[in-house]
Amino acid sequence: MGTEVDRRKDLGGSIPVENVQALASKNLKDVPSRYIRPEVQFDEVSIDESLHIPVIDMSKLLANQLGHQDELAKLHLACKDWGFFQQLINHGVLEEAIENMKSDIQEFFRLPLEEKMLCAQTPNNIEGYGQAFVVSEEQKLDWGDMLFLLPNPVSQRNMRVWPTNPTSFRTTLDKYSSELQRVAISLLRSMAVNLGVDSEELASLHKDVQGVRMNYYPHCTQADKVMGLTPHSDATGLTMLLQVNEVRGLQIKKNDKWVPIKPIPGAFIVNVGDIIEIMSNGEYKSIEHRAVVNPEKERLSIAAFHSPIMEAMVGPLPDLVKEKGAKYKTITHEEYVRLVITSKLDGKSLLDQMKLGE
Ligand SMILES: O=C(O)CCC(=O)C(=O)O
Repeated sequence: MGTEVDRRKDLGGSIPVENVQALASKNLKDVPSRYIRPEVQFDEVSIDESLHIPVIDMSKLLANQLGHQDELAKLHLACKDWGFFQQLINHGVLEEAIENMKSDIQEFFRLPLEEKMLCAQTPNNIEGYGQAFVVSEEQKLDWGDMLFLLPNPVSQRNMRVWPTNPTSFRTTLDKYSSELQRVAISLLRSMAVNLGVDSEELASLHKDVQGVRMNYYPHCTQADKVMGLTPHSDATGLTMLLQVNEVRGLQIKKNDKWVPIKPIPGAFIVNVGDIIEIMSNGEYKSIEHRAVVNPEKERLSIAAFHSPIMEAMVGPLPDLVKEKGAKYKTITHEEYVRLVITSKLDGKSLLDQMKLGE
């Protein structure tokens, strides 16, 4: 039987495709047809300024703080109604860790292609520099490249794909990822309390598995016809997203419209992922989101995904099925990850496969 490392390696990968940053640098008047998404121009984008996206003050979530109960209630509503919230600067992540991460990842993506390719994904593996979720030669492609690394568990890091240029990169990611892991666990404790289960129930499962996807979306001469990242919900537990530069592009789906998100400086954007939707037996909803591209400027973002350990079962928590019965199947996390990696991104379709009785 393979070790955890072996299992992780052969879970599946993505078909290699052209580097988008290199393609964008050609400034072609017409981008290749595989990137053109005719549907994009028909999608409705909300201009409703009255939509108040929940903002959660992390410091108030900690017990014995003034406003603790109110903030817990706000968090509960945000997870139920939106599956999404912006979190104020009081998350406790050191500013230095965030700024170093932003600057090192920008420096990495500025390197010549040959240098970045030293960290390229290898066949059948999602870690490294490249693209993800390309599962067929016919499929439409996203206008973006990514560097995907798995900082946790530390013992299973694949250092071959961790950049050494800039020289500070490894230390920076190490610090950044451990800070975010700590905050994610703390949020999961508050979410469990809100769901009425033991406070460690979600946290203990998510304590040591974390992936970090650093997204690079180059400018595009036909920005209104391409998609930086296809609409999807995160197949993981909890995601903390950081906007790296000043260019906006994240949109979330609310009431069948795409709502552009204006990040709060210093805040993280937090998404409920499919696994929390499943574990909460549908009480919390994962959010469908996408990234659009700018006609003149590059955009960068960093998504940190927190997932259960491979041995965990992905299914509704036993305490939450007593009254209404299970609304989702239970499968091993390994089976679930295999399904995710070998599927095309497609809204919340993966989650539909987990639903029972529909
Ligand atoms: O770039 C963004 O704002 C979204 C990134 C994202 O959704 C992801 O990496 O899964």
